Amino acid sequence: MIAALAGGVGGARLCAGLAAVLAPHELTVAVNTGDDFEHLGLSISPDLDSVMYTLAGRHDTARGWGLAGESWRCMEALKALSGDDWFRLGDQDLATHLHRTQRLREGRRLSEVTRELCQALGVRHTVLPMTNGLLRTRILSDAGELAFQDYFVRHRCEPRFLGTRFEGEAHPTVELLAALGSPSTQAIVICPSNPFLSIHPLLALPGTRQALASRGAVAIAVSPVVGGAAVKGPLAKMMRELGLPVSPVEIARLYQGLIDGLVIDVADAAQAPAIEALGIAVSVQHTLMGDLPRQQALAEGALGFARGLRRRDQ
Ligand code: FO1
Repeated sequence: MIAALAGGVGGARLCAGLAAVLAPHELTVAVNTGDDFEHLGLSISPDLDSVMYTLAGRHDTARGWGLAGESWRCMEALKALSGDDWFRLGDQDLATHLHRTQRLREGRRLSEVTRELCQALGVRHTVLPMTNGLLRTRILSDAGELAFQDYFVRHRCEPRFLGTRFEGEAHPTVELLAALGSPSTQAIVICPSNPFLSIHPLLALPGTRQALASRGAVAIAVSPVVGGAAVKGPLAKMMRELGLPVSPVEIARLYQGLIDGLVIDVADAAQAPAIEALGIAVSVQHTLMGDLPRQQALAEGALGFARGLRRRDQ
């Protein structure tokens, strides 16, 4: 079994590649829920939906969130009523949030509701929320401390990023801990997601970092930084604002102690020795994943790399 840790667009894309090359029982994807929030009375889980919609082949790849072929009649009507359209929910996407909200209010766990949504969307691989509890990512910025979606959408990531704070007491789902610790797990793959916004919330859950550090399986990450820029989203800006070089070496440092290997892009091949000097093996591949064949090729390359690695201390 392969356990993937994901959040956001880059994570979802690699998951689509992994799903294309692995049978449903061979892949479990644990997804960040630090971006989740309640909006207009609805429970929104953006990263879970990005992964589910991508695996279902229904994600809007151009916009980067929500469903393809979406219409916006509800939002237009709401805007006319209240002017409140800073966070846009498409008409079909609304059905997902309505269903999730209703089931959570009935007392179901987010992991159960996610399973139901996956079934309805025809997604057969396992997609899990990182927790069934509440862990909210708060952004520390020069505009003060902001709720995640206020920073990301309302302020378009413009405030200077100073760090994160994780609010709430939540525990990882039992399925996540099982996936990290199970003897049947052959490899753990940290997807090319934003480390600060998508992966650190997962690692902030009690026991997750320890489970990853003491794992039996090989763990690799795929760098979300390529050629001095982030493939998508605000990662490069955030790294600069923290005074960090925008390079895969820095990604390796962020995951040092947690991974055995890092996949970097051909554009960054010259940085392999600096990463290897940190005790992390390197595989150089084409990591840009514009379409499914490239997602699949990277998934195959990453899995081949992981299978060829032994844990350093073994
Ligand atoms: N991102 C935006 O930039 N603007 C939006 O109006 C917006 C709405 C939205 C609705 C549902 C959903 O699942 C995601 C949505 N996103 C929107 C994306 C989301 O804010 C971020 O991409 C993630 O939280 C970061 O991974």
